[in-house]
Amino acid sequence: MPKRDDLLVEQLWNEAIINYGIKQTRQLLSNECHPTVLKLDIDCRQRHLSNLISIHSRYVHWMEFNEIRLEAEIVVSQLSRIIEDINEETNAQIKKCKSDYRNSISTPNDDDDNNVGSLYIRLCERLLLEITNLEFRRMFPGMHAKMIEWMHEPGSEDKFQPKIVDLIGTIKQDLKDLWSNSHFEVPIKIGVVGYTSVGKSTLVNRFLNVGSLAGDGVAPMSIDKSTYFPLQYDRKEPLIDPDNQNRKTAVTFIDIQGRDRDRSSGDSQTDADRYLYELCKADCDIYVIVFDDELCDEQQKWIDGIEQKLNRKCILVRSKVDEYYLSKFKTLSGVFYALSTPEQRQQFEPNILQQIRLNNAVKNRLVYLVAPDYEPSTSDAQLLLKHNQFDFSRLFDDLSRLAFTARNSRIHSLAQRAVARVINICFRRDYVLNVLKYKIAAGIGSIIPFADQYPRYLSRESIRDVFGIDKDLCQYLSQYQLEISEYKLQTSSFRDCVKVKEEQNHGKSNAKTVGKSLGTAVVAGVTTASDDIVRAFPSAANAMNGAGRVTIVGATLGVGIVISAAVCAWSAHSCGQHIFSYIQRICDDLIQVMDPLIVAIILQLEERVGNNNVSSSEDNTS
Ligand SMILES: Nc1nc2c(ncn2[C@@H]2O[C@H](COP(=O)(O)OP(=O)(O)OP(=O)(O)O)[C@@H](O)[C@H]2O)c(=O)[nH]1
Ligand SMILES: [Mg+2]
Repeated sequence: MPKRDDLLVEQLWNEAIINYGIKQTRQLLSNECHPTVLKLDIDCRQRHLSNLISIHSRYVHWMEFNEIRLEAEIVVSQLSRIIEDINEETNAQIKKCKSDYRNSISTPNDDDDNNVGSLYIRLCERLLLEITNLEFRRMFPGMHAKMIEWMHEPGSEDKFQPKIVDLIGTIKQDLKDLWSNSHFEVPIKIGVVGYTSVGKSTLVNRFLNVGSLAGDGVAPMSIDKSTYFPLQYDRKEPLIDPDNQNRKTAVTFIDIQGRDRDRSSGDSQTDADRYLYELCKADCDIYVIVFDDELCDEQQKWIDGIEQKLNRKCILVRSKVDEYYLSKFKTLSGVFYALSTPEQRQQFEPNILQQIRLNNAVKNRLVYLVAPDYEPSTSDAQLLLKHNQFDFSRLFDDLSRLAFTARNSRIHSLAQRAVARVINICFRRDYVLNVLKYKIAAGIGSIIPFADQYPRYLSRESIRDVFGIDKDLCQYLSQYQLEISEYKLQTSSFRDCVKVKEEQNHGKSNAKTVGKSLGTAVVAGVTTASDDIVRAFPSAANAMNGAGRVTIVGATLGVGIVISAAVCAWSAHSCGQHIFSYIQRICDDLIQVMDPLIVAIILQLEERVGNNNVSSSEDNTS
C-alpha cells in the first residue's frame, strides 16, 4: 500500500478549492452579501449536482441503490429548500440560510473554514469518476470484463495474463456489437468553451431549446463564474440535418468551465496549453469557442490546439453583440433603440451589422454573431433581442450538419480511451517481469564493458514475450497496413508490424539534430551502440532461455577482475530502472499502435454495413 503523501493531498485540495470556486462561496458565507448573490451561488451548486445525478441515472436506474447518488440527492434537496427560504429576506433568516448552506456542502461536524465545500467537492469528484466508469462499461462491456479479470489476477510474473492479442480481439468484438446494434445511440458531444462569463452557458441553454429557466436541465448562468467543471446536457430533440430531414443525430452539449482571465501565468502558451488540457479531458467532437471581445493571441492558440492537436472541428461565435449594436445605434441615430421608429431601425441596421462583422472578422473563418441572453437588463436590449436573433439559426444549422460527420470520430475517441485505460491499468504493472534476477545479472555483468547491457537486452525480449509481441501478432497487425509517424514510437517492438512514416520536420528530429551538434548525442549513442553489440549475438541469445540466459552472463565472467561493489550496485539499479522504463515505453507504443488500428476496424465495420445495405437494397429490387 503506497504511503499517503500529505503534501500532495494538500496541494490537490487547494487546487480543488480554486477549481470549484469555493473561495467565492467562503467569502459569501463570512461577509455581508446581497441575498440574490447568495441565492445564485446556491442555485449553481444545486444545478451542478443535479446535472451529475441525471447523467449518472443514464447508466444506473433510479430504483437501484447507489450510495453516492443518494448522498448527492439529499444535498440537492437541502439546497432547494434553502433557496426557497432565502426569499423571506429577513436578516435572521439569511443568517440561518448561510449556516444551513455551509452545513449542506461541508463534511458534517467540521467547523474548520478550510473544509467549507468539502462534501460538495467529494460528491462531484466521485460522481464524475463513476460516470466515466459507467460510460466505459456500457459502451465496451467486453473490455470492461477483461479489465476486471486482469485486475484481479495474482500479481506475479508467471501469472501475468494481459496479452495484446486478447486486447485487440476484445475491442474488435465490442466495436462489432456496437455496429450491429442499430438502436444503440452514441450522442455526439459538442463543447462550448471560452473565457469566463462570455455567455457560454446561456448559449448552451439556447442550443438545448430551454424555455423556462426555473426547471431542471438548465445550465447555470450568472454574472459571476458559475460553471466549475464540464456539465453535460442531452438535447431532448435530436439534431436534424437541414439538407436531409431524415438524418437525425442525438447530441449532448457540454458546458465547459471558462478560462479565468485573472488566473494567468503571464505566458499565453502555458495558459493556452492548460486550458487545452481541460478541453481534451472534456472529450468533445466539436468545440464552439465563444468570445465577447476581440479574439486574442491565447484564443488563437486554442483554435490551433483544437484543430491540430486534438484534431477536432472548431466554430467561432461572437456573443453579446447586442451591447455593441445598441451603443452604435445610439451614436448613429441619436435616440435609444426602444424610442426609435421602425424606419430608423431599418435604416441603421445594415451599417451596424457590417461594422460588427468587420470588427470581429477572423482571417479565413466564419464568425457567427449571437446575443442569446435570457434576461436582457434594459428595455432597449429586450426589444432588440425579441426581434433579432442575429446568426443563431445559421449557427445551429451548420452545427447540425457538422454533427453528422462526427459519429465515427466519437466512437473512435471512446474506443481509444477505453483501450488506453485497460493498457494503463493492466499492462503497466511492476510485476510484468521478475526484475530481481535481471538486476543481479546486470550487477555481476558490470565488470566487463557493455556486458551489463546483455541482461537489459534479455529483459526487453522477455517483456515482449510476456505481452505477446511475436511473429503471429506482427502478421496479424500487418494485414491492417497501419501507418505511424516515426517520432511517436519509443521502442522498436512494433516497427516490423506497422509502416513507420519518417517526418523530417518534426520537433523530435530537430531536437536530435540540436543535441548532436552540442555533442549530447554521445550520451544517447551509448545505449544504441551497446544495443547493437548485444544484437550481434541474437542466435546465441535465442539458444538459451529464461533465467539461464541471464545468469550465464555473470557466471562466465569475473575471473581475475576486481569487482567494484559500487559499479555493480549502480548497474543493478540502472538495469531495474531500464526495465520499468521499457514497460512504460512499450505501453505508450501500444497505445499509439491501437489508435490507427481502431480506425481501421471502424472503417471495416462501416464498409460491411455499407455492403449489407447495398445487398439488402439489391435483394429488395430483385
Ligand atoms: N448583453 C448580453 N449579456 C449576455 C448575453 N449572454 C449572456 N449574457 C450575460 O453574461 C453573463 C454570463 O453568462 P453565462 O452564460 O453565465 O457565462 P459563462 O460563459 O457560462 O460563464 P462561466 O460559466 O462562469 O464561465 C450573464 O450575466 C448573462 O446574462 C448576451 O447575449 N448579451
Ligand atoms: Mg457557464
